[in-house]
Amino acid sequence: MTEPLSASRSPVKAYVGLGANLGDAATALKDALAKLAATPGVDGASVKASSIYRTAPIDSSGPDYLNAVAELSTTLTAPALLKALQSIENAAGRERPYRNAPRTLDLDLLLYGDGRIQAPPTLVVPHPRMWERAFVLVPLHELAPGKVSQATLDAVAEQARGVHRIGP
Ligand code: PH2
Ligand code: MG
Ligand code: MG
Repeated sequence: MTEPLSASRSPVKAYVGLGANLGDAATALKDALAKLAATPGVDGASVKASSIYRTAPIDSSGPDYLNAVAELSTTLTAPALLKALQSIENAAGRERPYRNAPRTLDLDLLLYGDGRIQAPPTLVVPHPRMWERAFVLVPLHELAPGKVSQATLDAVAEQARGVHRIGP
């Protein structure tokens, strides 16, 4: 029997990285948070967001990004949560012409409880590049300081100079 996607599972705390650098990025991030909260299997009341940050593109091109991190409690499996993230990206007009292309919305599953998941290329948790990216670590540290050690933050101090908190 296949595993149910949302029924009878205990809730897991997950962290999602949000990013956008095309179009109205602030609206895209806010809409994405509302859609996350409305996703079946996500406890809408549990969704918490970091501030929004303006960040210089890393290994990417185009305008500065807006980035944030969200925390949520979910009974979805990690693959089901990933699928929900992808459908929110697609609804925001996300195109994938090449790797790290500028985008209207990027939603990355960063952490899924204490889960370690190896199903590349689509699902690797913790997100394999999050520990070297200040645009993830700075908002994650704001939201959940226990998840990011000072040493990890120190290691991206140079990059963090390009990460500016702009709003609530
Ligand atoms: N996302 C990338 C690559 N580079 N740079 C910034 N500043 N913000 C991002 O969200 C970002 C990036 C790949 O997903
Ligand atoms: Mg990404
Ligand atoms: Mg992505």
